[in-house]
Amino acid sequence: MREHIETFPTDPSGLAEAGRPQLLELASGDTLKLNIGPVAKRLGDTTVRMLGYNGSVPGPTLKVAQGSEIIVHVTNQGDLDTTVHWHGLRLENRYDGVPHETQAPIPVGGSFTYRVQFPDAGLYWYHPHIREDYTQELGLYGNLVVVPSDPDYWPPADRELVLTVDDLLLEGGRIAPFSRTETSYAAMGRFGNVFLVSGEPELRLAARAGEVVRLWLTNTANTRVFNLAVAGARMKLVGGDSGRVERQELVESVVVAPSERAVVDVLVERPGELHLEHHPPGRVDRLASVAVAADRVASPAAAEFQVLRRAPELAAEREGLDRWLAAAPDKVLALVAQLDDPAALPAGAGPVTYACPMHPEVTSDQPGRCPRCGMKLLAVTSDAHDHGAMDHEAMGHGAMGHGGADGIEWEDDMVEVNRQTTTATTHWRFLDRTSGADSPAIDWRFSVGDRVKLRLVNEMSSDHPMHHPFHLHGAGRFLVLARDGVTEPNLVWKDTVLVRTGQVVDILFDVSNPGLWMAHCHIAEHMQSGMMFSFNVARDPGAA
Ligand SMILES: [Cu+2]
Repeated sequence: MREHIETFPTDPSGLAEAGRPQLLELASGDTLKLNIGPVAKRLGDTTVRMLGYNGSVPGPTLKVAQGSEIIVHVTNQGDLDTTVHWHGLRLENRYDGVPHETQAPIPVGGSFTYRVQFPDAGLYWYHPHIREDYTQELGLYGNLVVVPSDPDYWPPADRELVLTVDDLLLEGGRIAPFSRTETSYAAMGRFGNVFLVSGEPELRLAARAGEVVRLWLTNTANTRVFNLAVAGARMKLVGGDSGRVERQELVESVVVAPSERAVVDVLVERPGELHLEHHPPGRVDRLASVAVAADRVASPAAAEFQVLRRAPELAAEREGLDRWLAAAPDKVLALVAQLDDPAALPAGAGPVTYACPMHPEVTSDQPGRCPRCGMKLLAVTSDAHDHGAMDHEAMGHGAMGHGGADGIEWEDDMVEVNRQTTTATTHWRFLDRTSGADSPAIDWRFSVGDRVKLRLVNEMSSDHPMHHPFHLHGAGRFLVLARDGVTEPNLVWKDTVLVRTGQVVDILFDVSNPGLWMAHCHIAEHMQSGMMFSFNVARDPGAA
């Protein structure tokens, strides 16, 4: 028997239909009104209740100048308390949108005014920082493009498309339910079965033959990693989380983890139709289409597409990197899971066998770990249904195959188990291997001007090893130094790094902004299950 779960409203009737996101160009000192509220959203042949900023999913795309500052007046007519977090921006700590740390939550019916600063060019985004597993999934996210002061910062492009990539879990034409009190899918995060590009399951875009089209891509999914490609066109990586890359390179596809960004230029050579696609191992998912008109343009940008530029500020960083590569880490952070068995059985329930949720063929009469993926074996009985324990048939996805290639869980391979895991039974943790402190107790203290080498270790001895996109709030920004000891070949300033299963990633954190800041996994369900902590940055060197 499943106990009654208090859910959020799901009825879209009477609600205004969600509009397309507006592009708002804002000058320094401008005030933006951002209202959070429910919308009716058409997805194919069904209409669902979602949440929007200013009535659209995603919210408005904001375009601002580097070095400017805007005022954002947020009113909350959503379903629960909220805040707005300005993802990737090195702004004033009190406007970072972390509930109970930088501000009180904005109650339903309440409001809050942010001052948002844009010191760095690039692609950023905004989203809530309370129950993102629900509110962000339901549509509360929007992009922010910071136009560089230097007009030659980016190579020329003929057309710019700012796009979010996401997925949503629909069951029988409705969004799979959320509990008001507890986050489910806590083990792997909530994977969706419908892809959304800028809120649309079948987004159609337009371009002209001969153009260079710049795609500004943000992964707003709860847990899914995307491997993005444009079939039939050449693609050049020009930027990442926070600005341009050290050296532009031609790429087949680009891996973008939750909350990461990629900026790619696409050379559109022929008229016809192009597709933005997701390429997980062994599969191609079509995400959006681009109709390419035949009236060819003579584009100077196309002539420049062949040139692979370098970024002088990152070449300068590269010069000083050897010392940091050789240095011992200042902090070592382990990423681990502690899983209670969701099928914990009453005493005397009969013979118990243990099986891997990812590899049902792996069984044992003793508790232990799966020799194939390292996951904790969970209890199974022959009368599994009666005890609420795992059901062998329900365990695997089967058709999709194992999703764990390359240290990335591309797909939920243990749907029934994952659904049942909650914040009560799943404990994602950061363990400070330097001091021995557990997540909430980690007490890092830095000062403005510090450079800190952090080592992130995704430990295989965890109960459920999987990938984690590690995010640092605006205390600074970082460079990836090395992954599994291999020096990062192409630098870019980042705020989120994907740490694959079993991987060790070294980053160099450039600390610039004082305050109390968060570090967390950007899989919404993992953060909700404890994979977060906050650290202090003192204004004056030596005061920490
Ligand atoms: Cu995680």
